[in-house]
Amino acid sequence: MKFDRATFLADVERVLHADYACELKSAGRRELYNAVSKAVMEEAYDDWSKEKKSRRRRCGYFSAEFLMGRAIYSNLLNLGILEEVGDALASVGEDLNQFEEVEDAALGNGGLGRLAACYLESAASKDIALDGYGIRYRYGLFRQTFENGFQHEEGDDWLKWGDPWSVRVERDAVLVRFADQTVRAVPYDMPIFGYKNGVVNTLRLWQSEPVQAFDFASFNEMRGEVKANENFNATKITDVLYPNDNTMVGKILRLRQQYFMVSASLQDIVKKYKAAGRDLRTLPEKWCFQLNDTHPVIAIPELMRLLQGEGLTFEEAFDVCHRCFNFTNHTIMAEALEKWDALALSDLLPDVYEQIVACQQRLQGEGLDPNAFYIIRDNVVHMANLAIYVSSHVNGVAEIHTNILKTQTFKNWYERYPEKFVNITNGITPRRWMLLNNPQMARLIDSKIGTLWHTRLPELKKIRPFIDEMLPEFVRIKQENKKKLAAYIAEHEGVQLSPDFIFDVQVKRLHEYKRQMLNALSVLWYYFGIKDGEITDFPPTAFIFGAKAAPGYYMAKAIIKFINEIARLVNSDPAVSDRMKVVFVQNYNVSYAEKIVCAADISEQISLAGMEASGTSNMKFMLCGTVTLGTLDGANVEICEEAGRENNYIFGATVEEVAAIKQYYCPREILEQNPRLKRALETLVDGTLSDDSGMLRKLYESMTTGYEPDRYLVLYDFADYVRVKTQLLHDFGSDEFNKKCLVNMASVGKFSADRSVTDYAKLIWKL
Ligand code: 26W
Repeated sequence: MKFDRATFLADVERVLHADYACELKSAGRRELYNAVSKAVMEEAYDDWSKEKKSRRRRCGYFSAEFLMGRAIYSNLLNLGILEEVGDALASVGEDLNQFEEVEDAALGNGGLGRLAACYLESAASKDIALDGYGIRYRYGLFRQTFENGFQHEEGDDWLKWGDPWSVRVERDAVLVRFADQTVRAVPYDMPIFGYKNGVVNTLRLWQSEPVQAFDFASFNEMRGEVKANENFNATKITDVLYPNDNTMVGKILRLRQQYFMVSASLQDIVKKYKAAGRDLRTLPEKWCFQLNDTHPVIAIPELMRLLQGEGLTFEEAFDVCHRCFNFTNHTIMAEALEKWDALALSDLLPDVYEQIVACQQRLQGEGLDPNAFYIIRDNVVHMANLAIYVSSHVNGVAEIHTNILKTQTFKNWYERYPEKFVNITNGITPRRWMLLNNPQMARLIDSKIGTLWHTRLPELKKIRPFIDEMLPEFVRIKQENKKKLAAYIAEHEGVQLSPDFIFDVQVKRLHEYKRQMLNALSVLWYYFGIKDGEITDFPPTAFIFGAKAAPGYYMAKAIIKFINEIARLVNSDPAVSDRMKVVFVQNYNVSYAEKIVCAADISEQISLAGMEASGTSNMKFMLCGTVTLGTLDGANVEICEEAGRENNYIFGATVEEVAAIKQYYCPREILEQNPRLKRALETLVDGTLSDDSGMLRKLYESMTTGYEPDRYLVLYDFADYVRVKTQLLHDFGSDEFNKKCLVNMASVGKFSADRSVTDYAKLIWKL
């Protein structure tokens, strides 16, 4: 974008006058934030409207989650005016950094939502016509605090600072009908700026509203009780993001959200297609849709319904849907695969349910084994099966994950429809995850190989010949990032970290399969080893955790309490204060991740093999030159292929071994062989740690007793984990170690979301 300081400041001034009746000199932070953003939006209008009017074939990325983070800095970066705006504001005595107080748009839980955000950015940067369709939640993922070590949740008021990066598009509002209510869906469009290429795609988020303005008169007379209720419930549909990650909750409101968003999106698309005078049988010539996990899969029967309403036969509608829809699976955990009660679904959406039944009948007509191929069974609707049956393509998100889908999770389907299954390994955008969060490192690389890598990440391999000469600067920059993070943590968590310590980091959603427990137990194991004099040469290490637990996930919350109690124990013990510190940061989110990822020395990716579909933070750490301490799971496998296993720290059972181990697994035997591990685990019950809630005892029991003690083989993998981790801690700081870091950085090319979206465009969307 062209930038002229005087014009820009005049634009800002004008918005301040019009919207806030104030001027630059008197504007507060909030006003200034909105005025700066609006001024930029105004300048971007022409490019945006060009793309909106474009008639090329598009893909709609249907997702219940878009974890966008903060918009202002990445938008300015992509428009190529980040520095210019900073300078312009400085010239009037204002600091661009003050907008770091703006809330993240946390309209997602974790990996799946952040992936959607990276893909939108990359698609725009690659000039791929991809638009996002989702929900404008009033409250995003809860804000987390700790009280006495326990997680507390508060509502996330992400609109506190206003929403200058969206425009409300009243003229595109549509009605969405449920059996018991009709609501209005109003779209808010967010521009998605490609990196310095003038492309602007759109993220369209739907908000639910009552059909008519609230009728106070009839409400007061208590005559229109039903109608008043309807109006009350209308806004409720998009009130709040469900905070579950990997666990299905059978709440009808969630189904309402899903249908609301896909129905509105498809009505909008169908309406405009018709208005352009086109035959809906040709819809696949102009549109395809990517279903981001099962959450938007109800779009399939909805499009069938809409098309038949427009005169297509069932078979014609089925064919259009087959050619339009594609499905991505993000998890193999049984408890995450969405299933809906058939009665509840047919009560809420009878016409849509009818379409699902018709699909089921069509499937039955294919003469397949009904025990292996079904959409509805025992009055339960299996959304993944519906998606696989109708879609053209089904994809997993890393090689190992796609293989598991083919050989286990969806084995029957793969054998019947092998041509549908493809792998698209996840990726991350290097703009947000390097240029923006690690600008000094980016400049260092630029000085060696130029800037082509900003949009072609595999170019980073060209730093290989410079690795030796880059080492001192690399170390210096990492050290500075660590200093900044330490200052931030001191301010926000009240824990002092020395940047001279090794920063060992595990940040991701809290889940048993991700095994934060493994890390936590190792901290205690080292701690007792130091205290007892058995470990005398422990390299000073800061163990940094960040994670939110789903509010209803008891064990996850117990693990948070456990780690917070470990932190209390360790940090208050002067005997180890020059060796270790533990901190669990509060409210880990995209903005916190930006600060943490560039300051980490160790990236903990320690899920039980076979459980983590891909992981994407592993890629972010790698890009910033951090070694992985991990299992052969998800994309870790491909990270090792790219960077060399010898440049990372791999441990633990492989996916092939896991099934066999579970046959005879006995955690108690392991504890008997490792007294210090036993001691670490028993802190949960022996009074070492304080807890009057009973949570820690339950956590202990989950590891030692019951039907499947230690389901995720924490204790089984422990010995190998601490063996490799100890080696890593001792390697740290040597030239050889620092080279490993840079080899990782040089090898990250494959994990650019630019590559991922290009793969989708070629193999699936055919754009
Ligand atoms: C129905 C409840 C629910 C909610 C969210 C089920 C499943 C989910 C997501 C699929 C969970 C998720 O975010 N999965 C993560 O997706 C990332 C992007 O592909 C992967 O990198 C992670 O490995 C995977 O856990």
